[in-house]
Order: sequence, then structure tokens, then C-alpha cells
Amino acid sequence: MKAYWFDNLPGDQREPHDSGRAVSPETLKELGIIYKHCPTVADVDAIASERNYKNRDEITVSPKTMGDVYEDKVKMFFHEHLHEDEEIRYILNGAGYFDVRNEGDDWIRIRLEKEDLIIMPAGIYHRFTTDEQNFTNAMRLFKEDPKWTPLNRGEETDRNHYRQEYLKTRQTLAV
Ligand code: KMT
Ligand code: NI
Repeated sequence: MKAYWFDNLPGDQREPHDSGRAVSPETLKELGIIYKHCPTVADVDAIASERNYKNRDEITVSPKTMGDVYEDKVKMFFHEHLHEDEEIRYILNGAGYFDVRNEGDDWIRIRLEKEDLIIMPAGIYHRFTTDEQNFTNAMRLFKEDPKWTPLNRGEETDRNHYRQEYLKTRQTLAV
């Protein structure tokens, strides 16, 4: 895992966009993001049962597995959105970037590789992309039935209950 401020420069979303300014684990914690290195799926199982996760699936985001729709899917995942449930993602193979918004609306880019697990709180605005290798094989974990419809950013989503709750908890996390 590597976290840094997104450079906001033009160029393909899959390029690193590394500003060279690192983001500390403390900053991620204040946004409600939990990172864990999980060498085995047993480590993931432990987290899943601790947090009452009942479902999971596996996705491979790559041109080989998705064919013609790959480019569209990658663009779709990169639309800024939130979910009404906490989301856990565990990288099985390959790599990918999760970009998350901080309290000042700047983008933090989190690079995840094999054995990296991230827990993102409900209501945080984020987006995802593969890197220049175009290959992310990940496990997605859901508390209940897959209830992870992306709600794209906009006035209505800004007013969403889970968004409002997230903003409240974030204040309690900040030092
Ligand atoms: C999300 O919530 O944006 C995703 O789950 C992206 C695909 S998982 C590698
Ligand atoms: Ni998402």
C-alpha cells in the first residue's frame, strides 16, 4: 500500500499521478479508512467474521476477462461515488488505485497491491481505477446482500443520510 496526494494533472487515470507528497496512515485513519496487510485469505476471513460480513465475490478487472466493455467499466468505476454500506476490498493479484476525498475535497490516491486490504466507510466519496498493467483481481466483501450500488456525486447524494452520518463521524475522528 502506498498513499499520496493525487497530482490533478491531465493524463490517463491509470497513470500513477503521484505528486510526490505522501499521505500518512494517521490522515487515512481520520477519514475512517482502515488498511490491513493480509498475507492469507484466512486473515481476510477473520476480519470478515469480526465485522459480520456474510457475502463476498471475486472480480477480475482486465481486458481479458471483460472484453470490449473493459474501457467502459474502468471509466464507470472512476466516476466519483459513495455507497450506503462499508466496503472491503482485498487484492488477490495485480494492483489498483482507490482515490478518496479528504475533508477539503482533495484527492488522496491509495495504491493497493496483492495482499492489501482496505476498509472504506459508508458515505465516503471515492473512485477506482486499474493501473497501467490493466489487471486487478480483487475480492469484494459485503455485509448483507450486495448492496453497494454506486451513488454518483451530486446534490442529492450530498444530502444522503449515509453521507451526512459519515461527515458527522469524521469530525469525531479528526484530532
Ligand atoms: C468500487 O466500489 O468502486 C469498486 O468496487 C471498484 C471495483 S473493485 C476492484
Ligand atoms: Ni465504490
